[in-house]
Amino acid sequence: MANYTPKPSDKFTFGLWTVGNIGRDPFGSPTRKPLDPEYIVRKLGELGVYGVSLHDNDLVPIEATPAERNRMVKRFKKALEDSGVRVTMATTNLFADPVFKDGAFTNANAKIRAYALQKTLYSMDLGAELGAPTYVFWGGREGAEVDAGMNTLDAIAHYREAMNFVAEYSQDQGYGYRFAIEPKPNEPRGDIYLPVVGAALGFIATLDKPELFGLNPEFAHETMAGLNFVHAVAQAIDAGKLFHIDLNDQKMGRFDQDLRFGAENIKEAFLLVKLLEDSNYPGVRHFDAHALRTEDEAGVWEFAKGCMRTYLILKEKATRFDKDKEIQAILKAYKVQDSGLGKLSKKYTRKNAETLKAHTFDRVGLGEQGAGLERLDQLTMELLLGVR
Ligand code: GLT
Ligand code: MN
Ligand code: MN
Repeated sequence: MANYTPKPSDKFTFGLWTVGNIGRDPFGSPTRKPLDPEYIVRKLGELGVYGVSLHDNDLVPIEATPAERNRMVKRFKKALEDSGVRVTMATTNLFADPVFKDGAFTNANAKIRAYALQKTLYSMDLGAELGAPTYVFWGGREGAEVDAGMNTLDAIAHYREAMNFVAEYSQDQGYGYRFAIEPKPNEPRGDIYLPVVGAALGFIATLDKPELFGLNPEFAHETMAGLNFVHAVAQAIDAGKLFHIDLNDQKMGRFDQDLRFGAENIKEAFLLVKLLEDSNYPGVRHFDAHALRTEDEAGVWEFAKGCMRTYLILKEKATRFDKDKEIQAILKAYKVQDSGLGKLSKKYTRKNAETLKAHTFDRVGLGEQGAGLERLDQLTMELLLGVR
């Protein structure tokens, strides 16, 4: 019988803002009291969590003095030490304060762009002091409702300048960060720049030090756009750019729900876990989700345990899938091999092109052959439903 109790070696991580979510929404006040960062870290440690992530202002309020900041950091470090939980990712809150209402790095106002950069440098100092190896950029306010401001091309250029600046700063300070850009199509802005994984990959290629930048894709965000998250993650892996990942769940076409991992799209969650495990993804499994607004603190910890337990159950299902003889036989028949033709089409040479052009294919016969995917998908569902 498999053991679904999380261990630090499973590399599960949570943001301070996730279990710390107070259940506010655009129509209603908070339904839960704020939890102290130290308390969160200790609780996470008890649950077998590996690491924690944070925004600068999850730990240090925006108006704190340097002395207050240092006191808070000291207390937080002590909680990390006691609990064995480490900081695995840091990021900047560039969305909550009114100053960022029309963007941070992409703001049309040069003063605000400079302030956003200054805030980020201090936040990078904090992350480095806490030992975070990865730094995330989620540009929640980097977008627009009104494009008549004619800011789009400038915005992309300013975004690039900011990324180039922080990369140099990180190297100059010896911080060694790997930067992960997190795309989202909309919310809070009407349209956010770099809306999906593909857009961020294209943008990274235009940076001065593209090797320092990768992706932090989020399940809910690609799903909001009606896209296939598993495909997006596969493309990031293929490009060597899966630097971090935000696991949660989401109904397509809704507001950003940040549901418990596996709460909604169980087959996609399974295929995602299988992809991460099969490709030996070395990074942390970060949950960026929160308990429903209906819950009290007990519900919050149920939510956190549920995210991890579902991941571990799906990981076990992936092993079962690999060991299932019927499933494997269907897969083998599906992936038709032909060593001669396979070799010919792998790489261009003049000879290969000529041989390929001279080959006679049984086009009609190939078109008549069934793929066997109905049976494969049904067996996958039965495996997930627990009857296999
Ligand atoms: C915010 C957002 C998330 C981002 C976080 C990092 S903050 O909660 O909804 O998707 O990952 O800035
Ligand atoms: Mn989200
Ligand atoms: Mn996220």
